[in-house]
Amino acid sequence: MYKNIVIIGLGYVGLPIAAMLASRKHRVTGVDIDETVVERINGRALDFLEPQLDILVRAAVSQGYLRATRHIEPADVYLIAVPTPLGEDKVPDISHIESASRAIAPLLKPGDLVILESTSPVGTTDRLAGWLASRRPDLLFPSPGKPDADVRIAYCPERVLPGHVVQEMVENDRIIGGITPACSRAATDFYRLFVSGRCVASSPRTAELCKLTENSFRDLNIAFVNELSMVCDDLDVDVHELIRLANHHPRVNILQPGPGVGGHCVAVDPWFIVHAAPQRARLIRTARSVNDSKPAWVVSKVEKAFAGFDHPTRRLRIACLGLSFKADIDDLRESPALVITQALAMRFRGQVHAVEPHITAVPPELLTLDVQLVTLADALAADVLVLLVDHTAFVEQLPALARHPCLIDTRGLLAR
Ligand code: SAJ
Repeated sequence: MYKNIVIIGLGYVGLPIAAMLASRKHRVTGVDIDETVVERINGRALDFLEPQLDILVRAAVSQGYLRATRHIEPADVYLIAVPTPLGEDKVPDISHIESASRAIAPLLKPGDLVILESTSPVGTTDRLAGWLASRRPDLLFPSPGKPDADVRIAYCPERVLPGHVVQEMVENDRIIGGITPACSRAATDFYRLFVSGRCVASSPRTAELCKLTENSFRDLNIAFVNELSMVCDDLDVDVHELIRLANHHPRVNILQPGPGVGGHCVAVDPWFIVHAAPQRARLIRTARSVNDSKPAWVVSKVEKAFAGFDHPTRRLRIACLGLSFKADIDDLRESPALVITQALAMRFRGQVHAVEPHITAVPPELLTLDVQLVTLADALAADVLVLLVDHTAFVEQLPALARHPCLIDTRGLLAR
């Protein structure tokens, strides 16, 4: 039914979808403005930490079902998975979606389906439809309540968890926000090509807000436990024991405190709601500020530990364990671990080392601050250990970590 599929944006979301469709023997053209990305995919020079992704992409390219290019080509389905970063003053930037619409518009023909997957402010799908319609007055575009249209348009947000992308892309339920019921039906048929979860139809605005709501819900819940961890510290109560006990209640399910919230989604998407409803979204804004305050609190704990050393006659050493935003991934975006390491390196110049088993080069933020990457074995000799990420590689060395005289365990690894 859909002979040719174009995926625009070959990032964390677009590439796995492209590879998944291609693995089911659909012809997929992946479009990305980044020449390096295109070359790496076509040359099968891939080194993802994401389980199964490199195998999937390599097989899809070798068998000829997936090809990457910088220039869009005619297709029957256009799926947009471009970034929507936060600009100045936390304002969502949807300019990449607008650029994609400019590329798609001249190629559209009756019967085509356009899907937006990028995390988007409420109203973006309607704007996308407007941009396309303004460039193609010869085509009839969908509009709520009007059954006829030449082209179908839907908003279908991704919800895959980094580290489980390939599995969740297939198994997760999907929200299908078609502009009309016919748009939702067409998009559902498309996702049925690889999704085994339920496809639940809705409107674009509700689907847009649904994506933002999911990540804001998570941010709020993590803010609750991060706040609790700081309260517990003041009151001299073990937060991990407290959580275990409270979670015995049948309707309580408290998450785990950490050094803050990172990643390109949970730490970002709540701002889309705050920007759209600044007066109303008070809790959502407060949760963001609680989570954003946690790295500074961790830094203050390290400073206190330092002060506890009696008249040091030598320069004390700090080792930060983990730089990524969560366990067992190599993604450093918005990572609180990186923020903390950076702050410590500025405060204790030349005294900070970092252990990050999933990267090989010192990140640019730390390069000028004399931070060196060391092995965990070397790090154990530091005076203060700051455990920032619960990587499996660290969990495996738990006894050695537990023996260290000064471990600041921001993830509660020792309490597990
Ligand atoms: N974190 C904690 N304590 C917890 C759980 C998480 O401190 O108990 C921290 C993590 O360490 C990390 C941050 O929160 O720094 C976010 O991690 P995460 O695992 O909660 O979420 P992400 O960013 O990897 O993926 C989220 C997921 N959203 C939800 O679970 C609602 C995923 O399903 C989305 O697809 C993804 O965002 C996205 O792309 O939007």
